[in-house]
Amino acid sequence: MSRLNCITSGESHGKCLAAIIEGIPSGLTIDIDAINFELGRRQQGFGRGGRMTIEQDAAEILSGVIKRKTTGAPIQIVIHNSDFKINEMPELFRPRPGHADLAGAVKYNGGIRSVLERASARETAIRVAVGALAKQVLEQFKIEINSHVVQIGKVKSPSKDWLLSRILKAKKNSEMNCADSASEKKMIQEIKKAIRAGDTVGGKYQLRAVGLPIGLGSHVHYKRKLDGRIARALMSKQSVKAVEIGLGVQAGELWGSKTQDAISYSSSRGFHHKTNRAGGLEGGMTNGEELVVTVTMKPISTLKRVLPSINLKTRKPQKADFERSDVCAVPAGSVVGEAILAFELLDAVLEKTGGDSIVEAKRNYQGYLKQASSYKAK
Ligand code: EPS
Repeated sequence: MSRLNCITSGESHGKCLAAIIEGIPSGLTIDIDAINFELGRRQQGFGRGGRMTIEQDAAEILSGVIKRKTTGAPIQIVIHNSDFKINEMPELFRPRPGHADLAGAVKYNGGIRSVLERASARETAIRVAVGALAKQVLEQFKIEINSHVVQIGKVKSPSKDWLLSRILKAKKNSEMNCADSASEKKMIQEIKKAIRAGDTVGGKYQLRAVGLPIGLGSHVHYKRKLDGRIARALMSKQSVKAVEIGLGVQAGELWGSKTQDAISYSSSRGFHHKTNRAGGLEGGMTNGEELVVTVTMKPISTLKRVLPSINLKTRKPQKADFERSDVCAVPAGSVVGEAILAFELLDAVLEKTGGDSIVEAKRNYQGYLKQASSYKAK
């Protein structure tokens, strides 16, 4: 069963964001610069709001790591907010459509401010720090995760089926984390159009994970199915409206013969598939192919051209409140998506290996890989 545990805390304009992660094995050297690099990636992308010029997110590890090495104890990470002003901020009374404002105020029997402070996508900064840590552990198992933006509004990049190595090369200097420079130009134009209209724009990004063995997750019980775990985790991120694995929704339009992947065997590659329509997951388990997940983000809910709402004091119609926000956060979202996927995949790897130290986990992993590659039915 699930091996990692993580809880985050912190308000958007509070003192800091924090996370406690339990279940990371001992003996792993942590690279804080690599964590901060990922935090920097999350702050980039054309269409980000004014907050990104205020913050230069940097992580601090407060516990569970001694002399850069994990001890096996819970790890606490914090990111301090430069824009710490929560105690001086005004209450709001006109809930913004699409946000947690209305339901949160009613449910917690309070004001909008405390709801939006916690619901804010600022929380994704600490999830990226946690994911960056998870990525470092996954490196020990030669598992690599990446992403690229494939759509902004109606502008689609044609790069959906590219090999990961080509994507990485092509998106190197991209402001939009996009692997197709012609599409990127059009995407930026699309965001500029939204800025001029006082509107916002969403899109899609694709996550890719390579180096996964056959058999992470399980078919035996619905809570252990890895596709369900990945989808739940990604759907919990602000603005995400759909998570597709492999062909995704397109599979609903095709015949069965066009949606499955024929199975092959060769002594050099072992069991493998001729195509990867399933996106690396079958029956709730990895099948040894590359994991391909496409995530759809709705446009950010806060619009400059504010939408109709109701004043919670008077119960009379009034325009919604406006808070500083982004016009497009899909490139940032793709970095957050990588982090979330990294955490879920690491959980599945450690569930498979067990082990209190990284040495033990890696030894068990090697043992399983050997067993899987020599598998032959009796
Ligand atoms: C964000 C920080 C927030 C927003 C944005 C993302 O900071 P502020 O509210 O001070 O501008 O810019 O959050 C949202 C768009 C949202 O809907 O919650 C961040 O760090 O990513």
